[in-house]
Amino acid sequence: MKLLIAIVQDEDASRLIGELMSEGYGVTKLATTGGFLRAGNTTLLIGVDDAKLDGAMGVIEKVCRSRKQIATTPTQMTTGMNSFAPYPVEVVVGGATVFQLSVDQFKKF
Ligand code: 2BA
Repeated sequence: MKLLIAIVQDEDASRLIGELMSEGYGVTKLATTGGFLRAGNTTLLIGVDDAKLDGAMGVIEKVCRSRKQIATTPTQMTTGMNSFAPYPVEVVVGGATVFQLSVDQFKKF
């Protein structure tokens, strides 16, 4: 068995959960925040049997889109003073960041 930790954009989360559930996967949704953009995203915990791993990955890949977002990072100004000004930078986010972990044991009590 494997545990997938999938970090996805909020906009894709609802459809992704729906498709995974309809195909019989168990899903837990966590509300999370990305360290770089400091914006909300969604992390899904998905426990899957090895035989269904490729299917789960396929659903994630199909549903999650990449999007452009503007990051406002503090940048030092060249005024001679030690001041910082927000400078907008465009970054491409997603589709999904997925970690695959081996599960030693899985129990439900
Ligand atoms: P954030 O940390 O908010 O990052 C959002 C997007 O900003 C990233 O998209 C990437 O395109 C860009 N980015 C991140 N760090 C950067 C940096 N130091 N310099 C320039 N651009 C940077 P994704 O790579 O698709 O990541 C989306 C979200 O997935 C991340 O949100 C974070 O919550 C999570 N994530 C990505 N890689 C991770 C990792 N190695 N460990 C844990 N979480 C990760």
